[in-house]
Amino acid sequence: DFEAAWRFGGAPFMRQTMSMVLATLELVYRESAVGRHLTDEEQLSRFLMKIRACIFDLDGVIVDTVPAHYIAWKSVADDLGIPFGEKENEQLKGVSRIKSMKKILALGNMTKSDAEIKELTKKKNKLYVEIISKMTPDDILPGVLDFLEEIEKINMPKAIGSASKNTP
Ligand code: GL1
Repeated sequence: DFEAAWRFGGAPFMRQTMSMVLATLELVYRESAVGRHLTDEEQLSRFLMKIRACIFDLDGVIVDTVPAHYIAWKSVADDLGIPFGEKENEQLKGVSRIKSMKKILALGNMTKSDAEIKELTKKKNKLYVEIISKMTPDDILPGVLDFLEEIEKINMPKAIGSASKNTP
């Protein structure tokens, strides 16, 4: 489906990526035998015409927030004396705040009460928010602005959807 196609395209998604996805996921885009004779670009146009709105994930799509999460988690882990490097951080990608904290504690064979865990995640998030608040347009992933400008031209409604607990 459409969502799967975006995910398959990965980030940053660009026209070329979509074109590649089109060619690969025939079943999504090719409605009929007639469609098979269309070029990738023509199929892409047809596909784009069907889209009514674009909802973008934020983390890893609009900007790469992994380094910011990493620095913030590392600071908490360092304070606890738990060895935590980029390899360990890999296990936290897409994992919720509380679960991430529990994973870090497990790395150090430590246990904490739920209240303490909550406090630690608050500390981590404070630092994380400080880091991302310093982000500039230079941090936008390649291709994103071009894509946004393109959909702006055709008045395509757009929004951001995120599983982050920081969402309003
Ligand atoms: C959580 C996860 C992150 C990421 C975001 C959603 O963070 O820990 O890895 O998946 O949600 O993009 P948080 O809720 O603390 O922003």
